[in-house]
Amino acid sequence: MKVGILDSTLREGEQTPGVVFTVEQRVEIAKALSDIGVTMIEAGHPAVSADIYEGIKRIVKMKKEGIITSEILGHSRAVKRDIEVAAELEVDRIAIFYGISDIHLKAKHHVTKEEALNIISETVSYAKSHGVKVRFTAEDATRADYQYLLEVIKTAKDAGADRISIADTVGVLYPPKTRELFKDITSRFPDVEFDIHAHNDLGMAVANALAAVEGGATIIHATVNGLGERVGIVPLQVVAAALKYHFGVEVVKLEKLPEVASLVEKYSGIPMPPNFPITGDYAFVHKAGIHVAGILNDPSTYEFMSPQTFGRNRDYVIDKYTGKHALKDRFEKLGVKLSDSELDQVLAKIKANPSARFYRDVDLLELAENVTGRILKPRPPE
Ligand code: AKG
Repeated sequence: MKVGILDSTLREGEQTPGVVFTVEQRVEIAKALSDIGVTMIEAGHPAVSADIYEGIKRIVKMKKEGIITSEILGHSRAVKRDIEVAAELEVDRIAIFYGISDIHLKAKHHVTKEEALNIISETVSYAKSHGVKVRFTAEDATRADYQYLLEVIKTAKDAGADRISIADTVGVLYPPKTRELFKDITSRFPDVEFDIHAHNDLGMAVANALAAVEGGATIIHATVNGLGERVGIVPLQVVAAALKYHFGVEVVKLEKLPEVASLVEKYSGIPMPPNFPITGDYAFVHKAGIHVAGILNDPSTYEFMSPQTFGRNRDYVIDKYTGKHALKDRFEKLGVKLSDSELDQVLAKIKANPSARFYRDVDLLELAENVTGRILKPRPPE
């Protein structure tokens, strides 16, 4: 299966409310993304501000020096001045977007369908004339008139676009429709490479990205931690894990995902919820007695893949849901030997205090000391 990742943390990700990256942070994020092996980095929209321009300049320099290996894209409206700004930065590819649904044509661009086709054609060929690769993004493609979308694709392709991105701008696709759409456009345009840009408004961005790939898309747009406008787009760590699980494809170095996730969490100031897949604190933490008993026998009972694949460790918490297996295991790990009946008594004490959220090791030792009347010395940490 041919599929790669375009990471747009520095462009779409910075469109998250409240997020701004400094030049230094942009460079550091780009390097981290290149190190884990993303195929393309959408480094920003340089016409927006001087810091984005400067960040892209530094990233392109690192690309030229071989420090960054991913393809570098500069984002651009379908406007000549934007294209010139991106071109002077010598990015590998200019990504031009234009809203093509009736809503966008009418309420945003104020042009007819015919005028829009002319703008797309002119700007794509203008970008091409600068000797760069060009992606054209059909913004709001999934709410556009389908026959018109086909015309747009043909126009952008004929004008020289090397790739075409289908943007589900307001996140309304659902997987069967996505698969069908990509199957159809890839069979009509066999010489065009397609991207999927899926927003997560209905929580289906990852599922839509996978369905698009099944339909023939070869690049998935993602951001670290799923940042982006409103509720964001495909989270890199989740789609990478899903591609590995479902298709056996490793699009990035999976074990490095937590590092990149933490870096972007720190610089974006957007905290990762503990229950976030793959990189959230609780992604591989178990709780119910029956679950913990299962994972202690065979972790695959309650884990779709090993946490080590993603540079994580498994753990479990102790509270009123805990069973005897977990408790025994926890005391063994602490180097404390309790009899069966002592374990039962500790468990009874835990169950008698149902509002306690977590039992730390020191709390468990204290309970065990109360039950046994012995001073219990835990094994010193290694
Ligand atoms: C969107 O439609 O949500 C976009 O961000 C389009 C811009 C692009 O992917 O080039």
